Amino acid sequence: MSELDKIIRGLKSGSVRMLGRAITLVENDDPRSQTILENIFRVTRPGYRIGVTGPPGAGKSTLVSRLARKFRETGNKIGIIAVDPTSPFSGGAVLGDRIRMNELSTDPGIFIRSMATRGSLGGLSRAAQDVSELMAAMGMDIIIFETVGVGQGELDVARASDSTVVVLVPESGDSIQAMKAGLMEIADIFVINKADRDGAEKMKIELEMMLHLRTPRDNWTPPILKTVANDGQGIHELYDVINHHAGHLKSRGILDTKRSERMLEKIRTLVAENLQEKFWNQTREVYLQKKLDDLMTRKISPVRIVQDLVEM
Ligand SMILES: Nc1nc2c(ncn2[C@@H]2O[C@H](COP(=O)(O)OP(=O)(O)OP(=O)(O)O)[C@@H](O)[C@H]2O)c(=O)[nH]1
Ligand SMILES: [Mg+2]
Repeated sequence: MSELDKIIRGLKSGSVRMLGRAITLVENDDPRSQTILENIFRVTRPGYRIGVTGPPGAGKSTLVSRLARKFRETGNKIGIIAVDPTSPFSGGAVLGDRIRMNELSTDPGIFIRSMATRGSLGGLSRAAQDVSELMAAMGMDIIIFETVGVGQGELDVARASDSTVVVLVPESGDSIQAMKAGLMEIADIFVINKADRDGAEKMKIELEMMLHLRTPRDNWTPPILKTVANDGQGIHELYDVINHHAGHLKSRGILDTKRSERMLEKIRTLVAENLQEKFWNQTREVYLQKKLDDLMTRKISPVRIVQDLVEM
């Protein structure tokens, strides 16, 4: 059996070791990863995708660890993808002491992986989404994306997720103001974490006021919860609210719509990548280099160059 067959079979039978290998191929942008993704496609159930985003250090990982534990209680398998974390994923005492990045948790039903986005700031890279597919193929029922949200790029997280949880903290003050606009748009659920600190209630009232000014999307007004992630306060409520949101999406057919939009988006992205790769052949590269002087001295315009390139 080839290495590739081994990985594909391993994924289908739930081998965590093979998942690790497949993820490495995806991360390295190895063409074999595409073969794997193609082979698992038909046997993959989508899994429920939860995006957790918010400013650095808001307690996202702590919250996600607790949440994963909660979902475990009902027998779900959980995959966690932490994108660009600034602090290591350490579930504290929750998942066993100090689960380091890229390491498996002690619970075989929870798989954690950290990744870098490589450039697409705050966004969710293709790689991260491919990894979620691998996890889904492994039979993960819940897939959680954790990303740092800094007011840009969060849209990607929201697009990739069925429920988007925006985590804020009371003390962020002014800097939060700036990010709120972006985060406001994508939140299905707001969490004010570190509610053990001053200002949580004030922030909640502020958020409520902002939400009042907005027309609800999908007939859903984002609930605002207060949590203290490191001691587990409010986690049960968050779990309930996520389930409620999932039920809301399912019962109204919104989940199906989200999934088909995601699929179409995926096709469009792949087409764009594919065409672009083919487009930049030797002839066009050389042509462009040759025209660079004329471009810089404004003898020929970019628009003209593009026309020429396309018609070549
Ligand atoms: N006081 C207090 N501290 C918390 C709470 N939740 C998390 N923390 C602490 O906040 C720090 C950051 O927590 P993380 O879970 O790593 O935060 P994060 O948002 O995942 O961080 P990045 O992924 O690096 O952006 C840790 O020291 C946590 O123990 C909380 O509710 N109250
Ligand atoms: Mg984190």
